[in-house]
Amino acid sequence: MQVDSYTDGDVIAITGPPGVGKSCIVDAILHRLSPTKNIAVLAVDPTSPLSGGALLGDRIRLSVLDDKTKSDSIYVRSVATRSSSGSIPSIIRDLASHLLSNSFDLVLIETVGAGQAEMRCAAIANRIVVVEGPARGDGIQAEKAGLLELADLIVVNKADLEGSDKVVNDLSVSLGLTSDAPPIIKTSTVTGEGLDNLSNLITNLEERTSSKRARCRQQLLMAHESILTSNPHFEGILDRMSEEGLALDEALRELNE
Ligand SMILES: Nc1nc2c(ncn2[C@@H]2O[C@H](COP(=O)(O)OP(=O)(O)OP(=O)(O)O)[C@@H](O)[C@H]2O)c(=O)[nH]1
Ligand SMILES: [Mg+2]
Repeated sequence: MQVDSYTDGDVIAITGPPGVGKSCIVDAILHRLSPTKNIAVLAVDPTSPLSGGALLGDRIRLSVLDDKTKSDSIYVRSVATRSSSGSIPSIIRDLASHLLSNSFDLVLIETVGAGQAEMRCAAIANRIVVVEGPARGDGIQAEKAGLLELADLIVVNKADLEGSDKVVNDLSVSLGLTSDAPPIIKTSTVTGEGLDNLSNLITNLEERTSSKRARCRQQLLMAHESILTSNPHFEGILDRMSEEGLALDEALRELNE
């Protein structure tokens, strides 16, 4: 398994807090880049095992699909949670590679950036766009989730609403300390502000040194965890820990045998 192993095109994660406008942004990008580019959209929700495909399908209703001149160059798929062991990211990686080697130029992965599983989904992309919105009184969400570290581009959406300038400022201040801070742009899918710029940027996103390192870190952790959870003794050892009081260091020793 290779890090950043997509040789046939780009895989870009569009990630950020729930409801920030990720799907609207994906729609806006598709309107601008297709049919010149063949684009696949994978909508991933690794956190809610109950939502399944139906709800996810609802969440990615894209207006661009109503345009027959564009819809033939677009593929949309929801990827629902399979298990709690974090097996989703490798499925997405395989799917993305497959799509790129079958005539797609660009794969967009929409994922809610809220926790570790989501960060891992984002980390399988070779570029990461973090979407933020006007502050809701609880500070910058993505920052809390450690997502900003992974960002190659930060989009502050809903620029038509009050508070977006403050978010841009807050982000600039907190990123000001890093030498290769990602660019920050403002967009509004209501007024159209910044969307042409975003669509141009997205096809030419420069990779930041520190985001690459953060992404590699996630990939390494993911690979390590998958080795652990695919150990045939994993479930049995879990049983013995919870039922017979098997000690953690002993459990680790047995798993490493
Ligand atoms: N005012 C304003 N509303 C927006 C903008 N972009 C999206 N919205 C609204 O925000 C809501 C959520 O938009 P989505 O695109 O579904 O957001 P999302 O981030 O994909 O949401 P999840 O997939 O559920 O996490 C919808 O009601 C949109 O109409 C914007 O630029 N300005
Ligand atoms: Mg969405």
